Amino acid sequence: MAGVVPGSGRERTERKWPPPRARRALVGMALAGLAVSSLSLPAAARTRGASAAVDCVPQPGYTDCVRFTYSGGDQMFSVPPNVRSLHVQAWGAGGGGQGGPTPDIAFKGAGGGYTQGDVAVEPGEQLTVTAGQGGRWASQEATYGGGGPGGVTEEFNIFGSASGGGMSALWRGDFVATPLVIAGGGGGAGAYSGLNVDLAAGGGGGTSGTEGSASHAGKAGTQTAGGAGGQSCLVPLAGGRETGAATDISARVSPGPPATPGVQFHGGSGQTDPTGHPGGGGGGGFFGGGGGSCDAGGQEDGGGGGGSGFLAEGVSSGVTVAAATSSAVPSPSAGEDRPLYTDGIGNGGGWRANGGNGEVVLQWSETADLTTTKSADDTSPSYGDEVTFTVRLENTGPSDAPDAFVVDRLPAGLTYVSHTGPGTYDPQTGRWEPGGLTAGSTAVLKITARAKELGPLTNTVTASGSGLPDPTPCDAGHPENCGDPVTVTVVLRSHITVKKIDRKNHRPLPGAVFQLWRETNGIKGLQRTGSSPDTREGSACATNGKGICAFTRLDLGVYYLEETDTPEGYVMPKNPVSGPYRLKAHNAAEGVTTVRGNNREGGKGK
Ligand SMILES: [Ca+2]
Ligand SMILES: [Ca+2]
Repeated sequence: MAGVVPGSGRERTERKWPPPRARRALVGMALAGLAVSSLSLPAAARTRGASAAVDCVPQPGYTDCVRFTYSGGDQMFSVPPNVRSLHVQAWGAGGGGQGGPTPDIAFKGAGGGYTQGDVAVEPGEQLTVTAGQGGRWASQEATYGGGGPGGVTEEFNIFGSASGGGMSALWRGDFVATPLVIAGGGGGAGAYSGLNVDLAAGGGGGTSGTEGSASHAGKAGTQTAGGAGGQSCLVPLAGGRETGAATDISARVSPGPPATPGVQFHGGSGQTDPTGHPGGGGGGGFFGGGGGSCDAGGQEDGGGGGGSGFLAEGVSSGVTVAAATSSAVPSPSAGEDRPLYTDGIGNGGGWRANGGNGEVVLQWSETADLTTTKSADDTSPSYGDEVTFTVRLENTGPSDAPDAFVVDRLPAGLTYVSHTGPGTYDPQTGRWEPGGLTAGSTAVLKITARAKELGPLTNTVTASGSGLPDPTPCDAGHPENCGDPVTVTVVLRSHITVKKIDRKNHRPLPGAVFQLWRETNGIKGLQRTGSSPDTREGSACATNGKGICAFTRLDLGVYYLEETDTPEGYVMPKNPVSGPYRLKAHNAAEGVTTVRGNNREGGKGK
């Protein structure tokens, strides 16, 4: 480094800090840091962190909320029982900032991206949470969450470049095993080398990050590739710098290794430059941003590119937003307008400041929305008949409801006969426990009862529940979640049976056809035609092999039978109409039976 001190006298003055002996020690640390971090990035990033989860106040619609802040490594989250959906919000960490001797010469890190979505999970599933580490100013170490290290300089000092911000993420299984939601980290600032020109670092992603503002700034990570490293400054420089100082510019022809591109999950490294012009590290992300390079012609050193955000297939209601470049002061996190945002999280670092750490907030709703519907197979059963009620209990989630139940007690007048359905049903109490109901499933109970009382009888579900909160409880303000009450009107009915026989030998005759009529016009006898006929009741009926034809479910009243066809070989009676037949309450149970005989054709008989 001897003799290579570009820039103004002011810089020279500033670069006396730290003192030479301390500086050597720091250089050693920095180089050692580079060696370790660049060789073992994934291992470093896999560090198991202490749990830094704290409860937070859930937003409306959720019952639980937990916030993960940066803790130095991976944090574990076990999906609570009954929970099948997590609302995930992730703020990527901001890149570290840098700056000149005074705060007005601030080279900012870029803000982290923001990503949210609803993730389907299994109860008890183990997830890994990454709350990214903010990029460090004057640091050549990678940050947790895949933030790339700033470039190394032997002129390591307070002007050195900054590291990129780590991504924040939720993983199925271990870190980097299966990404579900990722918010990209922002790029770190390049070094200050004497000019008051701020070259922006790239913001964390979005579907892609944003890019630094100069050719030697790192590029953004995308959905398919890491951002390229900034264009290298391995160009012999001719002439002096803009300052006019002709100090050794031509010697800046062989800086250190170039900036590296971002790769999946990790930002690239800023360019190493022995002459004091290292680039900033790229942000971590689904694909990391590229590292920044040293300047080639007297401009400031490039910032890192932003890492990209990510939403796995199947994540619903996904939003991923990129932060701006660091040209804003300081570059804010992309998700700072969200209600659960914490001040400073994910912001790019300002003058000689670290970037804000990332954060992950998980919310879920341990509720089960139960709804019942019910119906009857016959809403006008005959007295003494059976009627079957169907009760459907649906759990629309989001949680499973292991203790789901319904109370459906039959009204007096309907006596329990039997039931079918999962679990247990107690006809005394009316309580049905289907034995658990997973989210999205429906259980069906069928209760058969006998109608033992005339008139309207109403069967009502009076309660349902599961032990979990129900946003629309059946029995507390949301009767529609009980299903509409079903009223059955029990009617006294009777029946008429015709038996057709051979008039001589009394053998039953099949094939005689009868039409039933009901007396409705108030005129004595059956009137089949005319302006006010009686009423044809149902369709015609043919006698069976036993000569029987039965008309059932008949309301009480007066009826006639009209024979409309005779058995083969028999004569139609002179008067094909018989009756009246009177069905009354006193004979309703037994009904009316009539025997009708026919003569053989030709007067023959046995
Ligand atoms: Ca409900
Ligand atoms: Ca009549």
